[in-house]
Amino acid sequence: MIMTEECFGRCTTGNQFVREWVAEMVKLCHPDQVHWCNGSPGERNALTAEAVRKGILLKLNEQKLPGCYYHRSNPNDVARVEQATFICTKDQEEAGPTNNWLAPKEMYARLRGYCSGAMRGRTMYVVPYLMGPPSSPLAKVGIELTDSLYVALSMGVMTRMGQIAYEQLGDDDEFNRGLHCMLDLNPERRCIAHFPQDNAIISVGSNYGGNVLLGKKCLALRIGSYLGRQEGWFAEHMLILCVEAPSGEKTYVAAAFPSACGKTNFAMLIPPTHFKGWKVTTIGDDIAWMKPGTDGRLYAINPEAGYFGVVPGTNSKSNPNAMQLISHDTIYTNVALTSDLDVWWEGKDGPPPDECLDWKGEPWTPSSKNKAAHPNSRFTAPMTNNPVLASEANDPQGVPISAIIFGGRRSDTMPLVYQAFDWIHGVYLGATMGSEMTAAAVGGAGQVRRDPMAMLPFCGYNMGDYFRHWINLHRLIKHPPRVFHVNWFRKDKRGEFLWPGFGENMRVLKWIVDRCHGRAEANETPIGWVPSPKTFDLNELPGFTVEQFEQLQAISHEEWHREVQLHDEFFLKLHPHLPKELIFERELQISRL
Ligand code: OXD
Ligand code: MN
Repeated sequence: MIMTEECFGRCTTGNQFVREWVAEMVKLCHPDQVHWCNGSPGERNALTAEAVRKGILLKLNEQKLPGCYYHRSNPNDVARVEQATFICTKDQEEAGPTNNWLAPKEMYARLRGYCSGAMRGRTMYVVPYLMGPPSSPLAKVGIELTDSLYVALSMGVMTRMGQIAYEQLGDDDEFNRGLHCMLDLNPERRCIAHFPQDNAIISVGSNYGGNVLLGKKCLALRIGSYLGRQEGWFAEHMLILCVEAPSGEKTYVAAAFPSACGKTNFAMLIPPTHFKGWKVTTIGDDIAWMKPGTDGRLYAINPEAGYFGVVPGTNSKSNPNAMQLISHDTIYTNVALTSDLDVWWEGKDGPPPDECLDWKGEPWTPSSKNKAAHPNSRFTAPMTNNPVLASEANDPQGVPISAIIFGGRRSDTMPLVYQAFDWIHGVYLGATMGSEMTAAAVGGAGQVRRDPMAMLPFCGYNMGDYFRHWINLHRLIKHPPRVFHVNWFRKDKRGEFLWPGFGENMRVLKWIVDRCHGRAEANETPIGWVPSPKTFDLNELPGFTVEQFEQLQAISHEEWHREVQLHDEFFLKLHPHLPKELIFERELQISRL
């Protein structure tokens, strides 16, 4: 169909299943108007202008931040709420002990009650979207019905939104049905419910990205992981990057770090000048869908089309590419606002402004007690803004993964880098991953919790069965990726970070790439293979000594005995679905210590 301005808001699909479902939801929610999004640039301009008129977005300084907008959320609604996130499978055991559960019938009844008439006086936006490159065999279609213009606009950045989704869908009934009602943003009625067996999501009472941009955590991870188990693929909380050597050799790496632990920074890393001719490009910064290919390798796509990244701490040292990424055509949420309509956050380059409005809209000065930007303030930017976007990001076949990296935020115990002995050991490393919690989720910041494969808040079924899926899929991967564990966050006794991190992480990446190609030696230790100082490049790292490297890589038997004890506590929770292979791995780990 040819899109014209006149089509704005009108239904542009002949798919009967879509039309019938939307009609049913309109009957339930009673919006005053229905706007069917088509994803055209003209529509985006019109909806953005409407959001500005309604005060949902504020246009930022066009000279400093062309095409950028500012949004403030309700102060009670600034992060994912894991307590209000449910997996509604028929049996509770299917959801497992790490998920909140309610029977689908009961949850549907509760949410239908909340949604009934909930869009009176409001507009329902019908947002068709495609997760994955067009025509990719791995791509999935979703339709989100939302009464939030902020969500409709953000989905236009984060996904391939509009007509393209209907084209991929054709006459099929295979699409994710997502309903989002803001209600009155009352935390008491906040609920993000997933119905994996119906490929459906209902989210109410929130307007925060991770709870309401339904293509992201809800479809791409929770429902995706469920579908992945049925269909023989992985939906993972992983960035995907390409390391290009001066010779032109390309190595693709996927890495799972928990929320707000630097996935975006790592995916956009700029190698230090010492690594002349080396280049890192980004395929994805948060989610990977991976499937064994016919050639026996594991292929990955990024289902998303944009980045929803944490703003505080972003600067020209931590992530120069991100600074360019968010310098135009970006939505900023919950950062501080200056009088010349510029934005500010803790950790931005340069001095703080003498005065500004904080994320709540209150006057702020450098002597204020509170932070100017919320620690989980976010940018929403299209991936095409990324100066180091890999051309492979649009490849429908995806990229063959050579290394999988797991990593958490750990002040102690975990060395900078080590390699698993084999696939099962690698699954064990992922399954027992621990990390100090961050502001990306409500509550608990700083506490170490087990976050297997960074999927604790995102696995849409029983975690024990998820580990089984990881073990089983190995049979279809003749050339499995090598598995590594990293920790950028180890501290010394004074509480100082031992490793400079950011661009210097290239040194770790280079060792990993060399290991994948059989070029770097490693020493065997009780926990895995580690680089010998000889094979780990510490050149041109002023002031950093071999002794410091040894401190970073040190394996404390006392800490590791405590660590395996914590593995055991977590495993007990997963009994009886825990694969026995992982219990053997734990036994082996203990015997090696
Ligand atoms: C995210 C998260 O927003 O993991 O990506 O919370
Ligand atoms: Mn994430």
